Amino acid sequence: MSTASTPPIDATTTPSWADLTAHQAALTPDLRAWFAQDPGRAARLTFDAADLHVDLSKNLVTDETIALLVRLAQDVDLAGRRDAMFRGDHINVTEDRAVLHTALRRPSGASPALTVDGQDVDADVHGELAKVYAFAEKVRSGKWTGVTGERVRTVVNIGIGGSDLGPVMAYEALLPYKAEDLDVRFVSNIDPTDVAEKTAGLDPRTTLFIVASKTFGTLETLTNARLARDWLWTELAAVDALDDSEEARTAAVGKHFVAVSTALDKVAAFGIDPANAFGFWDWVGGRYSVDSAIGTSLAIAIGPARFEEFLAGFHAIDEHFRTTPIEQNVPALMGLLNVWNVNFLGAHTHAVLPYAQYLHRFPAYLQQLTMESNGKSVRWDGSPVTTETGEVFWGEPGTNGQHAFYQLIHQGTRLVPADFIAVANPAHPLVDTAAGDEPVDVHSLFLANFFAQTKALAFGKTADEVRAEGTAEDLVSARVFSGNRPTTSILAPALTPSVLGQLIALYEHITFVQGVVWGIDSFDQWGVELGKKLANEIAPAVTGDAAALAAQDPSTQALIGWYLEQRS
Ligand code: G6Q
Repeated sequence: MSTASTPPIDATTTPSWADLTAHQAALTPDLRAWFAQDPGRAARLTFDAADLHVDLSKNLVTDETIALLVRLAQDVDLAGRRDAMFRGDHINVTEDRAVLHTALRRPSGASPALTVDGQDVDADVHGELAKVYAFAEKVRSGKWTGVTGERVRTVVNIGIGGSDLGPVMAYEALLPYKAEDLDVRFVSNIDPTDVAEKTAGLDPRTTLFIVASKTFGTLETLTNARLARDWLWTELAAVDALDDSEEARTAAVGKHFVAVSTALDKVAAFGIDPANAFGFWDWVGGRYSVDSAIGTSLAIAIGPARFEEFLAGFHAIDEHFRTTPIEQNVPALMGLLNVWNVNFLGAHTHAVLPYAQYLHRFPAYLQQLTMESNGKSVRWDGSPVTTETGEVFWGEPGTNGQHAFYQLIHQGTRLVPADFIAVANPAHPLVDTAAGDEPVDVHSLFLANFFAQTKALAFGKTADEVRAEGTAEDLVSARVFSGNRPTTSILAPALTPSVLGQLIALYEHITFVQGVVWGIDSFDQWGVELGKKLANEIAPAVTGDAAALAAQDPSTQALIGWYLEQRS
């Protein structure tokens, strides 16, 4: 049984790794031939997980590759580590914490109950969810009012990193489910432009701020929260809704600010009534927290019932990941494929290409999830990693990407594995009646691009095929497509709250699988912590402290000096 303190197994010393190395050396990927010779390939390598229909067959793998990757999973005890996570062992070793985002979406009454470190996790999760839901209902129904008795029309979530990327991505993805009379805006950057732009045009009487910060100590968030508080006071006074007394200001904060945090003492110090604060726990990592109270803005926007569906979607994939044999386990297989691409085929990046406009922030969200989790050079016991780790995740919605960077994916020198994501039923089934003789279903046209791109990437175009199009001989090579560019296609019936939860959980577990193979702690983020410290340390030098400036290295001194000269 794997426990938190079990040292990582060095994947590169396992028999399966050696076999994969030999297998790769002998393998000449040829998707054309593989599909031509094997009519069952597509069906055999397509899997369903909850509502997700996932075709892995256009990856550069044979049945033997998959079998070896499954053996690798066994050699590194993926199942043991997975079970340790679900059980609540402290697998976040460097912070000595359990990793229990999966507990956030366990249905109420799940059996057996989950007790971790003496905490009745289920009771706490559902207790807090009930508070969030009651609050969301109050805001949605208009029972929650601001200082003038008016209902809330705009919610502004102030948070950064994990306290921003999930909520904003999910809000954008689920816009069709949003209450019509409520909008949510998101402030994250400490660039004062962000708070200025996001409060522009808002009526202070109908604006509610949610300060979302796990630690309630993040410079960006607290600075933005103070700016927002000043804005509120100034704008309320401007419409004669606030007198200049301390009591009135405190009362205004009470009605226009709530918080989400694990640090209720700091919430109170800011002036927010802890009764209006929603909590979560140190076993929820920031980037794994959209399904906790950090999703309060989303719960307000889409309502508790839809939020429950969102959680149920996560849980469906959790159950798939927890109980399905590795050979059919979609997150496990996709994580192992990523290992294959990175460690055996030399890929440095991974594109995520949603053919769904509402998922336009999904790649940005995944960048944090994957790169903050697996961008590590040491293993969970502190020893150096023994192979390459986290690849760079990136992407943009199709078809926009097609007119931009797909060129490199099709014909560049680098291998860029890509996930294509689409839904069968669009939120807006528009028909173009003026394009030609027949009306055109625009979503079908859109998805024609999805299918065409993965096909072209897999099968390419040979020189003979180019010649057959009548291309002049000196242009043939420029128009050849090598093919054998690996893709995974992920289809879902529609972008519902549940499907969004499923997609997020899928990538959470893919990330976990890769982390286990590499032996790293996917749940700490010391690089982020460093950033939080550095800006504070250097701030005096930027704001006029000569001694602090003199203590900087010559390049930094000169840059700050130039900035100070220019700054009016
Ligand atoms: C996420 C990281 C990081 C964090 C932000 C905000 O996993 O820890 O992105 O979410 O730094 O932190 P707070 O929520 O504490 O303000």
